[in-house]
Order: sequence, then C-alpha cells, then structure tokens
Amino acid sequence: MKTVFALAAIAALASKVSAASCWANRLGYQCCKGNTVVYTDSDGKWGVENGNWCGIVDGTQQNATCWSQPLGYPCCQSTSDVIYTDSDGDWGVENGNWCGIIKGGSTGGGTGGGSTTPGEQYTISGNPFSGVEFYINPYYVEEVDNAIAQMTDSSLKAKAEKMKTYPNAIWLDNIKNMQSWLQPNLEKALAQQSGSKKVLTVFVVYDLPGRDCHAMASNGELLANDSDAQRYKTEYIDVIEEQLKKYKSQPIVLIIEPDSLANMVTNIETTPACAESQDYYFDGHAYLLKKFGVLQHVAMYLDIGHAFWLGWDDNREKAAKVYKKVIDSGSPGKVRGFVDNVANYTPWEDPTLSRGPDTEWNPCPDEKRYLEAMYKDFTSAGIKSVYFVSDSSRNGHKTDRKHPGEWCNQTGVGIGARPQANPISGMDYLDAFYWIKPLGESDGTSDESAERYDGYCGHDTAMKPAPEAGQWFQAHFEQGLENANPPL
Ligand SMILES: *[C@@H]1O[C@H](CO)[C@@H](O)[C@H](O)[C@H]1NC(C)=O
Ligand SMILES: *[C@@H]1O[C@H](CO)[C@@H](O)[C@H](O)[C@H]1NC(C)=O
Ligand SMILES: CC(=O)N[C@H]1CO[C@H](CO)[C@@H](O)[C@@H]1O
Repeated sequence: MKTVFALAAIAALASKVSAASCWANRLGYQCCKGNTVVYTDSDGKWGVENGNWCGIVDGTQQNATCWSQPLGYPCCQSTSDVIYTDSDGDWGVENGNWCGIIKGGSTGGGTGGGSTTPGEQYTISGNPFSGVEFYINPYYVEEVDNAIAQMTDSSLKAKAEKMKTYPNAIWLDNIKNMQSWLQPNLEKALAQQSGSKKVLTVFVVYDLPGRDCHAMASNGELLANDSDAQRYKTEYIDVIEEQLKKYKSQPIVLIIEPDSLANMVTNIETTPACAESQDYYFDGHAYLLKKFGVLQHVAMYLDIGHAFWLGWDDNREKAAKVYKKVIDSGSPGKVRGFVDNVANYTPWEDPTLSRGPDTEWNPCPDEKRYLEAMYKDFTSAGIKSVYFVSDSSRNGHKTDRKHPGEWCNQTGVGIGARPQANPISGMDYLDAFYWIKPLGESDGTSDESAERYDGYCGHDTAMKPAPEAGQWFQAHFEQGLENANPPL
C-alpha cells in the first residue's frame, strides 16, 4: 500500500516536471525532446516521438536516447514492463524508482503468451489482416450464448455455436462505450495470443459531431456545434489515442466513421443537417488521421458506403475528390485504405444485375464491381494507398428488398463470407472480408413513436418488430444463420 502511494506521488511529480511549454502546446501537442524534423508547416517544425506529433523547439540539444533523463529520471536498464503511461512515454519501475522505458529497447518480456503487459512496438507492414489471429470478442460470444438459450431447433443451435469462433468489429459508438470497450478488449486481445502470431483487434470509431446526418436511426450523442466538436477531440479521440499508444505491441485496425464521408459526397446539397455537419466531419477526420495515422501498429480504413450509394459514375468521381482531400488534410498521418458495405446487405457478387433500369443505371450493382471501379478511380485521383476491407457479415443472401437502397432489418438476410485475409485471388487490393456489423445487433427500431425511428425501418421489407439500433434482434440473427452463404 505504502509503495503504491509513493509511486503515485512520484508520478504526479513527473507530470509536473514535464510540463515544459513551447509553441506546439497551443495546438494541442507536446514539445519534442529531440530535434529530428519529420515535417514542416507554417506552425513550425514537427517531430514524431512515441508515435505522436510534437513541436521542435529550435536550439535544443537534448538526449533523445534517454527521454526521461531531462525529467530527472534514469532510463530503465533491465525492465520493459510498462507500469504507467503518460504523454512523456512509458514508465517502468526499477529499484523502487520510476524509470523511462526506451522505445524499441532490447529488454524482453511482455510479448504475448497470455501476458497482459504490452511488449515492444509492433509495426504493421502491408496487409494488417494477413499473418495474424483474429480477436474473438467475449461480449459477442455472450450475446450468442443468450440467443442459443432461446432456441429449440438443434441444427440452428449448432450453427449459432459456430458463430462464437468468428471475429467481429467492436463499435466505440459513444464516449461511455469507448471507455468500457477499448482498453479491456485490447488487454484481452493481448492475453489471447498463445503462439507467435499477433492477435488483431478491429474497432469502429463512430462518434462524430452531428453523426449520421442523413438518417435518424443512428444519430449520435454529439451535436454539430463547437463545444461538442471539442468534446469529440478531447474526450473521445485523445482518449483512444492514449490507449492505442499503450497497447503498442499488437496490431489494431480502425474502421473510421461509417457513413460520414459518403454523406459528404451525396448529401450536402440536399440535407441541411449534412451541410451543418460538414465542417465538423472534415475537421474531425483531419484531427484523428494526424493522431492515429502516425502509429505504426495501427491501420485505418475510411468508410465508403456501398455500391448502391456511391456506385454511380458521378458519385464515384465526386468521391475520389472528397477522399483525396480528407487524406491530404490528415497528412502525414497515413490511411491504409477503405471499407465498404458496413452494416449493409449488398451482395459481393450479383450476376443477375447489370447497368440498366433495374439498377437505376448504376454500373456497379454489387460490391465486387464497386471496389473494382473505386480502385481505379481512387488510384487515378492520386490516392497512394488504396486497399479495401469489405463487410461480409450480412450479404450472403440477396435480401427481399425491392429497392437496393433499403438498409433497415431486411428480411431474407444471410451471413456472407467468413472473415479472411486476401480472400480473392487476383484482387490484391482486397485486404480482407471481415464482419464489421455484428449479426444480430439491430439497425434501428420499427417503433414509429420512438425518437430515433427512421422511415426505412417501417418499410415492407424491414423486419418488425425491431428493437433500437444496437440492441439484440433475435429473429434477424436466426434468419442470418439459416441463410448463411456459404452455409455454417
Ligand atoms: C544520454 O543518456 C544516456 C543513457 O542514460 C547516458 O548514459 C548519457 O550520459 C546521456 N548523455 C547526455 C549528453 O546527457
Ligand atoms: C452543443 O450541443 C450540446 C448538446 O450535445 C449542448 O449541451 C451545448 O450547449 C451545445 N453548445 C453550443 C455552443 O451550442
Ligand atoms: C421474421 C420477421 O419478423 N419477419 C417479418 C418482417 O416483416 C414483415 C412485414 O414487414 C413480416 O411479414 C415478416 O413476418
């Protein structure tokens, strides 16, 4: 008890000592301890330390190999166990005193094998889904167990059992859920590693101010105003960044803000709420890309809607410009690529459809043709890294919808391709099929009196009664199991 208290006191002291000020502070960044210039803009010279941007104070000649010494602490000699992380870096304890852990240090320990202590920095090179194990979310396993308890048919139960072996993305869809789901799952993913393969965790970043400006069912907690935009940065993005930096020894994929940029392509002129949100959407992206895009163990995919949203020629052309601009605004933060069909039902391949009246002249009437076209358009627009992840959680079976734009609780749903890296030979730019939307979680309520009721959820081909978005929807889950393609 006494030791713990003493350490906490020293930590408080450490954070005081490190509050050196420089021009970068007013922009929300720390001052660099070293002086290696990575990027220069009108604000000044920028460096990267501990995976984060920092401002370089001209004339400093500090000891960059041991960052904690200028703060009055030695470097750790034999430990790399992180006890505490702050904006200065990772702290360990040796001989009862704090010491700074040198990034990329040679001391071992904490590299998986059931450990819950992050090990050395992991660097993603190429496809983040390749050569890793996928993290199985215990919360989803529990939801499936509850669903099985309500089933009587033994063959259906057997199918549901198999669902517990596949991964899903974890949605950080408000500040509270982010606090509950991010760190515990990163820690469990670390503990899940048993062999030499790293365990990949996929999170959905989904809390922009004025979220889902064109629909009602998934509106978020933050409004499109300045104070909520500030909360998005400090209470959401910054906190995510802090945890990502702590869990630096494992690969992490981030799915960025579903629907937001697709709305910026098609709905600014037609939907006032989208026009009001646009500055916050663009600014929010620039902010998070700069922060997450410099972390070597993190790969990001920006959402591009689906074939029946941006598939038309004019929409694709506009999209290439919007996405290019957004990626440039986050420079030099890097984006790996794009994610399509999140929480949607459009089949991967649908040979029955071709450009014509049935598709409202959409030349990309399935996700495969959509990605082929987007790959061409995005690369020729000058976007450097164009890879895709396609959500296949619910597109195995053509649903009953009469119009391909229907999205809510469609009847006839079926699970699609299983999560897998490099699933299509000859399509090297498709990094993976993955289940982004967990099957069984509702798209939106069919209760017309509910505040978040959206007309689409009352349409003929929407399953009813349906619970609120995100709540468990047993009938939808069971139908997805029955119609799985390939079968479970
Ligand atoms: C830099 O840090 C190392 C490691 O702690 C130390 O041995 C060395 O004396 C320091 N050099 C300077 C110039 O402070
Ligand atoms: C922004 O919206 C929030 C509600 O989420 C509200 O509490 C706050 O007062 C608003 N701020 C401004 C400046 O309008
Ligand atoms: C499984 C289920 O609830 N299906 C219903 C979906 O909604 C249609 C009408 O909108 C009903 O006919 C189905 O029974």
